[in-house]
Amino acid sequence: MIKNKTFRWTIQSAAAAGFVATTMLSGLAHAGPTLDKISQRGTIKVGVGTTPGFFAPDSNGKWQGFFIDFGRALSITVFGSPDKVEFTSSSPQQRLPALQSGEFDVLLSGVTVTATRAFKLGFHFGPTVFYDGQGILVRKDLGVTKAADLDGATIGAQSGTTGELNVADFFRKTGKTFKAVTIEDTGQFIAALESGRVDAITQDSSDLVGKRTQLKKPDDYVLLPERLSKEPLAPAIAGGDDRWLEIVNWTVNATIQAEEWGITSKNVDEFLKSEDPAIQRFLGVDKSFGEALGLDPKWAYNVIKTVGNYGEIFDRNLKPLGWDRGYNNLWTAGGLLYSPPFR
Ligand SMILES: N[C@@H](CCC(=O)N[C@@H](CS)C(=O)NCC(=O)O)C(=O)O
Repeated sequence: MIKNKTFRWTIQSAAAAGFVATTMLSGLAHAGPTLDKISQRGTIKVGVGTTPGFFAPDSNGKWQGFFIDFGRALSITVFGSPDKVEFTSSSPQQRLPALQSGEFDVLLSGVTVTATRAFKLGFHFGPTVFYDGQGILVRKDLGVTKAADLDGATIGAQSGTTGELNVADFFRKTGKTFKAVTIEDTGQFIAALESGRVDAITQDSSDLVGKRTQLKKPDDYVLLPERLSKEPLAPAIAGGDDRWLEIVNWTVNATIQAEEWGITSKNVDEFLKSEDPAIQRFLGVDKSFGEALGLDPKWAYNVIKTVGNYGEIFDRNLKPLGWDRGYNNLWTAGGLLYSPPFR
């Protein structure tokens, strides 16, 4: 009953103020420290990387990419607009501490979900948005076709990444040796490969595919076929703000669920006429659902209308780089993407 009272109060005051964001930010559960800061600031601060297709400024300086679109989707859920979000790139080494210290509200930078990051560092993760694996990029003229051929090679990894540990595990496991060169700065990491300071670099294969396009002679380099690890990449937030975590979770889920229903940015208005009660709840035709969550009932509609469903986000940003869906397909199409129910 208390909950219902809180709910009525929130809705009435929001309506009276004509300020829907109040509802979205407070809702039933109290906003925690991150959401409070977001609300006061009026923007979401997002830490990103610099990989074409995933996150990169376009010729007008506007950030574009797969992860960027999820940042815009979060901005829509919280503020009803895709532009209340600031993207800042920082090195993999810097960004987890920066998240911890509150400099970022969320990382959409290809962070791998790991037990250490959850238990020891206290981070929470949203749903995996990209199932990746660590790869190795080598110069073609080395004549190497598989990772095992790299016995004795010098291999660069970026400091603060899972890649640093995985490559050591891989060589230990396979009984081979390698010389590790750890580099923090992304520019120097790539330059080390081009200058021959290292024979190969290792990172998430998504990152290597994107960064390869930035090399002076991309065709001189090849991504080896092995994947050294599982790298489920997910939004990462600091612990202590359950409501912010749920906003992250359900914003991503909305893009996946919309794809499962065949709802796209193009046809979403057609779906407003759907007789399916689940779709009516999802799109806010039945307002009671969104209201019960403390969100604008149109939040998922607005996300899909503006940013598109998961498949549209993937195709817009990653298809041009040659990615196919693979594991990053819906569970109904043989992939791993599965949204819990919207009800
Ligand atoms: N997934 C790994 C690697 C993260 C990572 O390094 N991501 C790439 C992008 S996918 C990156 O930020 N590279 C540096 C840059 O783009 O500036 C981790 O969580 O440690």
